Amino acid sequence: MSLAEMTRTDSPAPDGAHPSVVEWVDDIARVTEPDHIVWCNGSPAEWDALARQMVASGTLTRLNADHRPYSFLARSDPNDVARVEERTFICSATPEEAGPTNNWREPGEMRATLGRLFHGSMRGRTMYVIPFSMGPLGSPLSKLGVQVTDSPYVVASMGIMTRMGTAALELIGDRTQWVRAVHSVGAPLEAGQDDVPWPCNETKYITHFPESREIWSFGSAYGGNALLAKKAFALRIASVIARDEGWLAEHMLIIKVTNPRGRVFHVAAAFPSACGKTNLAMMQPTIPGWKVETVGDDIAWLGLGDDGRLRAINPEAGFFGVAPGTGISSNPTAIDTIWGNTIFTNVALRDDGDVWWEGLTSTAPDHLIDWEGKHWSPASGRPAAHPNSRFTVAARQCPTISDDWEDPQGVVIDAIIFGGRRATNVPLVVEARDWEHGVYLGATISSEQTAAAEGTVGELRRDPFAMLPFCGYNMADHWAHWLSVGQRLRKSGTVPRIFQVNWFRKDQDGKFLWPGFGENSRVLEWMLERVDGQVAAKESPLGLLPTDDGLNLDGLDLNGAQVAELFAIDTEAWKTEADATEQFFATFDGRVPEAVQKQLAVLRSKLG
Ligand code: GTP
Ligand code: SPV
Ligand code: MN
Repeated sequence: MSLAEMTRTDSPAPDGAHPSVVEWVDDIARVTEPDHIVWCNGSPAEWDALARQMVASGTLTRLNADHRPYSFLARSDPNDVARVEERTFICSATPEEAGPTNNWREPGEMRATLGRLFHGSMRGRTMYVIPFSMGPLGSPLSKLGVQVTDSPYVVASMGIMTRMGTAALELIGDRTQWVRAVHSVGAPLEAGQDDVPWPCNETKYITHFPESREIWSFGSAYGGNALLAKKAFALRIASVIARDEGWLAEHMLIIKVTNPRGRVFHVAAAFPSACGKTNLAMMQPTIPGWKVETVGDDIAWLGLGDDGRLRAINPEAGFFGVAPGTGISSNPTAIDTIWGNTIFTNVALRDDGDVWWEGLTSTAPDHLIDWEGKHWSPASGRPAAHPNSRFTVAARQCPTISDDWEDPQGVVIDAIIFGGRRATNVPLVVEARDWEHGVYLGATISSEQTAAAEGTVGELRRDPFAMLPFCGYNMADHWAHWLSVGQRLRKSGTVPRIFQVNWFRKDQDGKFLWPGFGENSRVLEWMLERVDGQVAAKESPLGLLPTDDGLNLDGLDLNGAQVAELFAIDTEAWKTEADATEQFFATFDGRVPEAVQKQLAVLRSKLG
């Protein structure tokens, strides 16, 4: 009897499991050699048992239920705190298919490396089998996957972030395409060896095989490195499936917006990591009569509906949101969402058994246990919560969740926004002249790097479509794909408007010029009044801008000079941007679509 057969006898595959899944699980078990295999059913009892087990093992701390019912704190290994882009690989058949913005590895070579790494990597541990659906169960727009993992923290997190369990498993039939995702923390236990609260490995590989729709992740238990349904599947692998099938997988939030006249719009918006998606997704407008409701906060799958219109679903079931900066004044909806039933990772622990992070309240408590488990006071001179600390919570707990957030047909998208974190140059809002210009705006997003990935925070980098770390194929082909989607939309006469925004422009003293957060509703108002044909715009070299009185600034404490600075276009700086864009495009070896190149020429001619 094989080891896999022996281990499977202690937790047999459920009756509804398709043989293709059972055989694959067997194969992985044969390589990774776990002590036990557990097929997860997704029930609350199962989740509770895992949570209790993790509290007992020290992985989780149960928070004080008087303040934060049924909630937990996890502290990661201090070297496992964010996505590792340098260790993220796309193993397509050729390097050209991955493109210059991805780390390509030859698939055969990578399989050999992974074979060595995963051999026996789950010894002494339990391998959990987690079937999941991305998107509502059974929706024509949804996709199925199965992740195996040796991390109970990952199981509990995936249970919140996806529709996980037996119902998803039973949807896998003879002809179902499903994504295989293998995850190991890479920390096998010898007999008698004590475990640590957050097992991981210094060596990390986050690996994707786009052709076979497979993911192999080794060495990390943090966020996108380990919750493979999210960035690895719903963006990197899904973007390739989408290219092949004619739809789009994007790093976008989705909102439903109702204007004072009662007209309903849906908006999808792409911002790089930690640049404001969750905040915009949960925004409470400061202007009267406008309502914003949440459909999704991180990922959108968009495609043409039977009616020829662009429709989108949020493939996720939860939020894995940035904690720092999330407070009553900035994002009250998020604060209401995380009242309980929440896993917090790498935030600080208060003496009363609740959590805290920078920006939750305006003044810090006198004493905390910081994210590394050390005593902390305001005099410590370091953040109490890690800058990439996060909350994991079910979307259905969000008080502004939209009634159509699980519509199996998706919601009709009326406008698309691209944004980045730019201290200079980029105006508060610009409207694209047409779809092609909008694709150019998306293709040329640059943004100051945040703590969401390892790297130097604040460094300006190109992040086209906010997909730099998430596009599973050549980025230039992604732009071509967007252009072709635009052409198909044009046939049905319903091309969404495209806008660019920048909430992060700073004055000479380094202070944000724009108040942001709920005040961003003023920018939404302008954009959607444009969509509704209610307001004029003026030409600029960058695109269409609000006229002088076009943006509603009533009641804002902004003087004329500040408003002018928010919209200032420095011609010389933009010529430099154009040169940088030319250099960036040149890295794609002639693959940048003609229509995108043409937009650069148009920009240059308008700059004079
Ligand atoms: P990922 O989950 O990493 O993809 O991030 P995200 O795009 O959802 O970013 P999120 O909304 O969590 O915001 C990240 C940080 O930006 C938080 O600290 C926010 O407080 C801050 N932020 C969000 N919106 C604004 C804004 O309008 N103005 C300013 N100044 N900061 C903002
Ligand atoms: C991001 O970095 O864009 C995130 C967090 O949303 S993670 O899931 O770690 O990718
Ligand atoms: Mn994200």
